Amino acid sequence: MATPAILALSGGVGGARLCTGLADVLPPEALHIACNVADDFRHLGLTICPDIDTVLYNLSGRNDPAQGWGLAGESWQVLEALAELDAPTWFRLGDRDLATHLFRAGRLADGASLSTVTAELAERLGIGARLYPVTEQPLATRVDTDDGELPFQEYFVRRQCQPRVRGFRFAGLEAARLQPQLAALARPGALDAVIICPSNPFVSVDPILLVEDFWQRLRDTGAPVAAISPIIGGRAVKGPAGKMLAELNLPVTALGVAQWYATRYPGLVSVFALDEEDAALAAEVENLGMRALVVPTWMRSREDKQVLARACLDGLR
Ligand code: FO1
Repeated sequence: MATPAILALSGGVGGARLCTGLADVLPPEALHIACNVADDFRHLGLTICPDIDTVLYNLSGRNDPAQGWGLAGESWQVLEALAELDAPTWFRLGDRDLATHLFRAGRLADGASLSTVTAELAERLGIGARLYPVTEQPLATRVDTDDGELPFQEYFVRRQCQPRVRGFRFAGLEAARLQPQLAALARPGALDAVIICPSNPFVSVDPILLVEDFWQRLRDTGAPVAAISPIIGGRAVKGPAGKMLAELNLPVTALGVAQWYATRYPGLVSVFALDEEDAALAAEVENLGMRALVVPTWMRSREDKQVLARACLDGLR
């Protein structure tokens, strides 16, 4: 039997958790992951790719589970030395994380593409799944807030998501081209299923689906597409998705997320997974034209990740 091809669309923490479950239950060559790059930015002369690195660290078992980003057992001597130099320390790069950044900076300076560097890092960290930045071109989230437009990491880390959000813009979107291997996967017959991870719909999933109308290409493949709610019981498991839904006047529920996908990407999502705690919303999700899959979506343990991964794959058959 031919190896299945499953494409996961992932942002940071929630996406990386489900990708870990998918990697555990699928043959390594079956799993392809498109990563958000609109959180990326230049800092201290380095190219920072938070979502790619969060997925790399989770899939290789090196992640700091409490913090969500960065490496377990990290030390901060370089950051302390930077503070002595009055250099910016609001964005915390750990000593071991800096090794990833130095490796990436060196290879990019050699002329390697971000896709190549990402594949090299994955291979060296012992990861079997294929990871791709959604685009090689610069793409940057700008957050429209009551305090004006802010670059994503200014909003997220420096301002701790405090300014009230009015909307988002993805600078570079028009010129951004889909990463070539992703473009090849988005052809009829190439994919068995697509999984939109429980990542932030506005700042993680949108900047993946909007690159060269990736969402239309995926829809037109005819492959079934599952989306998993990042909201459980009216709260985001991690990050500002709940606060953003409220500030955009959308319901802070799994149904609010399902409505967002149904309106913005008509006909794309065939299965919507929501937590058992939200089972009462299933009928309204189905009214949107999606099959509701009521499953445990809170991924605390490795087993939780595997259970959700299996449930999504089974739900897409
Ligand atoms: N998030 C923080 O809240 N504070 C930080 O100092 C921080 C540093 C950091 C360093 C490397 C990295 O890959 C991620 C880092 N993050 C940090 C997380 C990251 O900025 C966000 O979680 C994502 O961009 C949102 O998905």
